[in-house]
Formats: sequence, structure tokens, C-alpha cells
Amino acid sequence: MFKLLFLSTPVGFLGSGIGGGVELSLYNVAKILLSRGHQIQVVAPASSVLPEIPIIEIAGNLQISAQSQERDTPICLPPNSVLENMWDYARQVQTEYDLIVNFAYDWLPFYLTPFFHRPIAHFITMASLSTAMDQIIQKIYAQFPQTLGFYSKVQAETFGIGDKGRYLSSAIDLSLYEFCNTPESHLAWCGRIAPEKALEDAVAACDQTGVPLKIFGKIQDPQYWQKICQDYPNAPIEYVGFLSTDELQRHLRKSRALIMTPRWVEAFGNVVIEALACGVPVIAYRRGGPAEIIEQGKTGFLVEPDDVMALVSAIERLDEIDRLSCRISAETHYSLDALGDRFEAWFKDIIAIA
Ligand code: HBI
Repeated sequence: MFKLLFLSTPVGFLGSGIGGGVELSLYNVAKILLSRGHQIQVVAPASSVLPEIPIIEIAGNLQISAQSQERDTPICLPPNSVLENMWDYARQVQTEYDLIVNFAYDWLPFYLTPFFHRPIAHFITMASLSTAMDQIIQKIYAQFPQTLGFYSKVQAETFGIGDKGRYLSSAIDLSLYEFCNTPESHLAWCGRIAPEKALEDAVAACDQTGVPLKIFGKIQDPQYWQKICQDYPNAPIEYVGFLSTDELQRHLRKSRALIMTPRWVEAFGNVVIEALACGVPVIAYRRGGPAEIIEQGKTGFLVEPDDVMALVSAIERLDEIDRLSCRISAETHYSLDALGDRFEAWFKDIIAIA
């Protein structure tokens, strides 16, 4: 059994939705490892809440989101940085733990790694975004290759770390998602509403086909959302909101398909496996994590990136998909048990050589 200290993302408190997929990943890994008898303590920004998971809340100013910056933007920290305060706390308590697990996509935790007396496992939750992050990640990879974990191979390759990387994939608690074989006519789009997610392409496709689109997720960039509404005044879209997992799956399961339109290399795409778990096929650009999850013509369609007409053609082929295949794919590859096995094996390998 391990004693593990999890350090969350500093861009938002757990439960805010600003952390996107990493909030779900941290929660699921903590849940499955606690259920297996490991001891876990989560350190996260003040106001963080996770059901049945002990959290130490740290005050301080949130970190700016890495994907909103340019490739060569210098590393910056706000005054009274919550990131600095979280890692100050970790430094003070480190000897009480076997392993520290970093979930932040930030420069500081990587830089601090050699100065700590306990090993730090870095779960890297996005693809390459900046030169400074690429360099510090490659530096730590050179010194401690075992300690970097990625969602997907395609994501690791964006850092120049090829088939020697550790791929943890992702997972969801399948018991929270109910299979639906009798969908309504609408499509669904789900994610942080921000430019890198290219919601406008999904709206354009629905504007073209007249098929209604329900939109779920946090409006992270209000100006971006307003522009979409102005550009497509007659598109059949409805913004449902940022929902809890249970509310989301209750809506998502009734959709004919999920549309994923990532403009960037999505490290994984948790919402893809959430849809599959409900029996919902996924239409996605052939880019990043979703391209490693969707089985062409079986659980969805992968189309030419940034090609709205390709999305339209795929929408017209949806009846070819057997929705039960989607649920079975989720059960086969993306259960919490499978995730627990992968993270346990990774942590064991790091602790063994520490
Ligand atoms: N930006 N600076 C920073 N740090 C993070 O941990 C971070 C982020 N942007 C997005 C994000 N984390 C998560 O939404 C993704 O890792 C999933």
C-alpha cells in the first residue's frame, strides 16, 4: 500500500470545471486507489470539493491557464501564487508520503523535482503548448524517465517522447453512466467553451444540416461564445450549461451522437468515453486522443481535421453505428479497474527505483 500526495491543477478549484478533464482524472484515480487501500491526500486550491476524498485546501491566486498563452510566453506566477503555496506545503510534508503525484501542467513542479527528497510522478494532462514547458518536461524526462505519465501516445509524441513514454489512458466510473438505445434527434457537444475546442465547427455543421445541437460545458471564454452566437444566429443550438456528471450523462445519453471538434491536439478526450459509456457514437476530427479511442465505423467516425463538410457527411452515416458497441468499448478499455491497474503499476515502478 502506498501513501500518496496528489497535487491538483492551480487554474481552478476542484469542482469549478476550469480544470476540465484533469478534475475527472484526479478524482477517478483517487477513488479507485482509495478503494484498494492506498492512503491518499489531495492538495488543491481553496473551495475545492471532491465527494469522499480528503482535500487540503490551499489559499492563493490561481494560475493563468497554459492554453490561453502563446508558445513563447515567459513562465509567470501571480503574487501569492496558489501553485507556489501548494508546493511549499508539499515540501513541508513530503517525508510522510511514499510518492508525490503532480497533476498540474506548470513549470514549477517539474523544476522542483530534483530538490525534493521524495519522488514526484508527473501526470501530464495536455499536449505540447509552450517552449518553456517542453524544455522542462524533456529535462525531467532525461533525469527521471519513469516519472512522466501521459494520457496517450499521440500526446507524448508532441513532446518528442515517442514509444518510451508511459501511457495511462483514462477511465470513468461506468456505473454512473446509463446506456440508452433510443436517442432523440439532437447531437451533443461537450467541453470547455474556448477557442482550442472549436465549438464553431460543430455549430456550423448543425447550421448546415439543421440537426439540433445541445451544448454542455463551462463558458470559459465569454467573448468567444458571443462571437459564435453572432456568427450563427439561426443555428439550431441550445446551451444547456456546465453540469455534474450525473446530470450530464442524463442528457448526453439521449443524443444521437457527440461531436468533438478539437482545434488543438487533445491529450485524451474524457468526454469521448463518457459518450461511449452511454451508447453514444462519437464523430471527431482525426486529431489527438480521440483518434486513439474511436473505432472507425464501429463506435463513431474520425474525419479530416477542420473540415466541417466532413462532419456533415459523418452525421448522415450515424445509423450505421450499433450503439451497444459503444458501451461495450467503454467497458472493455475504460473502466476504473483498468485505470487503477495502470496507475498502481506506474507508481510501483517509480517507488521501486526511488
Ligand atoms: N493551465 N497553467 C495551467 N496549469 C494546469 O494545470 C492546467 C492549465 N490549463 C488546463 C488544465 N490544466 C486542464 O484543463 C487540462 O490539464 C485538462
